[in-house]
Amino acid sequence: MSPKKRGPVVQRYAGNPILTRDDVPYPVATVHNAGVVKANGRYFMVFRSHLLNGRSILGLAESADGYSFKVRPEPFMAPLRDGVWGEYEEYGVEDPRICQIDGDFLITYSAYSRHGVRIGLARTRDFVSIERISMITQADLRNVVLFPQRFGGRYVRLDRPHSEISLWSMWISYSPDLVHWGDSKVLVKPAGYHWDEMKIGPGATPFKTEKGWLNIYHGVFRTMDGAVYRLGVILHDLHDPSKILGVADEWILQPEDPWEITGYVHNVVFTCGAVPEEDGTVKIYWGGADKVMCVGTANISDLAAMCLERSRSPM
Ligand code: BMA
Repeated sequence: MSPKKRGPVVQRYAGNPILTRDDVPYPVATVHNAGVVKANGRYFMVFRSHLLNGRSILGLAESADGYSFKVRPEPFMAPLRDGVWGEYEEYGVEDPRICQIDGDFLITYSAYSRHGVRIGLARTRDFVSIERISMITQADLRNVVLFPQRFGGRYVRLDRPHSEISLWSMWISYSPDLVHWGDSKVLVKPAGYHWDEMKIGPGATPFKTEKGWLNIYHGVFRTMDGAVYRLGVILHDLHDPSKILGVADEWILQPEDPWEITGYVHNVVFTCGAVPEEDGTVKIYWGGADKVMCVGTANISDLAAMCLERSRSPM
């Protein structure tokens, strides 16, 4: 029996792109790779922008419906100039992920400097003021998402160390205090001659479902025309997120719209945030070609089913 043809897993919003540099009241070249969270019925988006010198800062946009966003007049977070932060953020701050936990919004972001890229952790309670907590990795590490819940009293994160020896894979690490991290182990590796064969990395902050934690990640495939960034899904055990219940074999989103194919870096869809809704859908936010922000929705149960019923081996 031939397989049944399925419709798209992610329904793109007809009004994409939802945010571009034209919506930003200060000079930027791009608006992309935004972390998004919903709190008290409002959506807060922390987005990355390249300045006109090629270095990145973070801006803030707010929305009542998750589609129509208004950008604050001032940038939300720019590299600090002094001390340890000044040293490690000198080349810019990128790709924020927001995690709501214990009444705080924790933001992990990539801090670039002459020493490489590492992850900074900052906290806001009101999306007005922001406080740096700690640099939580060494270089080179660029993608970290926190789980919005503690497990056995410890914070848990997914990370993606660089490696010349092994394929760039997804790891898990634990911390008692958000600052000191350890007990790391590898969970998922890229699959050979597969859409995510070159590297994978955590994308959106994982969210809880009936079947497990859903982790929307990015995978990269190298072609004769350069790399293609797509999105996929992984399901982690509800009580022990180091246990993988399934890695969906097929991607859930690939660059198709003109602003995903062409932009600052072509053929990129890259997520840093997703918002699960009470109606059983999730709003997935992604940067298109490192230049604009887009959104689409998927059924949470479809994503979980892809992981459980049509999965590939995690390693
Ligand atoms: C990755 C990161 C992302 C970017 C992607 C595609 O390595 O730098 O910020 O979206 O490449 O250019």
